[in-house]
Amino acid sequence: MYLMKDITRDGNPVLRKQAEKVQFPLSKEDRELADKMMEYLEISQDPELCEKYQLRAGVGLAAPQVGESKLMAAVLTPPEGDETESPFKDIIINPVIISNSVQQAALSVGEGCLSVDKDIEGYVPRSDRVTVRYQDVNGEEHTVRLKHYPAIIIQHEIDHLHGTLFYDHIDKENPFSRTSDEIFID
Ligand code: 4LI
Ligand code: NI
Repeated sequence: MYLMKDITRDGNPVLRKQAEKVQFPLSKEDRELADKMMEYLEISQDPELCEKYQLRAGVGLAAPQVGESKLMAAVLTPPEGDETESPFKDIIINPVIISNSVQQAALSVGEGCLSVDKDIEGYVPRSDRVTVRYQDVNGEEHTVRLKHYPAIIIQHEIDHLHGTLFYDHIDKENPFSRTSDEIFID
């Protein structure tokens, strides 16, 4: 299983690289990578196991964050949230955002990242809704439309696959400016 020592930190060049396309059928290594990334999220979201293994809880983990420059990420959104926002759990492979809402949204408390040790404050403006096409571990194609928190998470994870970190999107002069008509997610 992955521990915090296995998570690549900001400054490691792998986090700034464009990740490589994943081929199907998945190699044994890629299948293991997928399983271990989802396992990390599951364990990290269990309060007892999280404490036991000294993990930081996460809802998304991208392959470059465990040192693998591959177009693969795990997403596991917690079941809470309003009923209109469906929970999402999958390994997303070769994902592409095929449409974005005009409506912008940001987490009202800002974003955190397992690869960024210090808190970087500020709004991270993103699309409130996205449609994403991806392949699962079996190579099956999926097209999903996510909104609010799950949409924010999947955009954060897909950013990792293209070498972007959340703070790249924060307005450095005015981190908490609410100029546009974006919505804020608690
Ligand atoms: C325990 C058990 C407060 C501060 C609130 C914790 C189970 C921040 C939020 C969790 C913040 C779970 C999260 C992300 C933020 C903050 C990610 C707690 C895990 C909240 C996930 C990728 C950004 C995702 C909401 C600087 C590691 N996650 N909180 N942002 N949770 N978690 N992000 N923001 N302020 N990051 O970080 O997984 S998108 Cl589920
Ligand atoms: Ni991250």
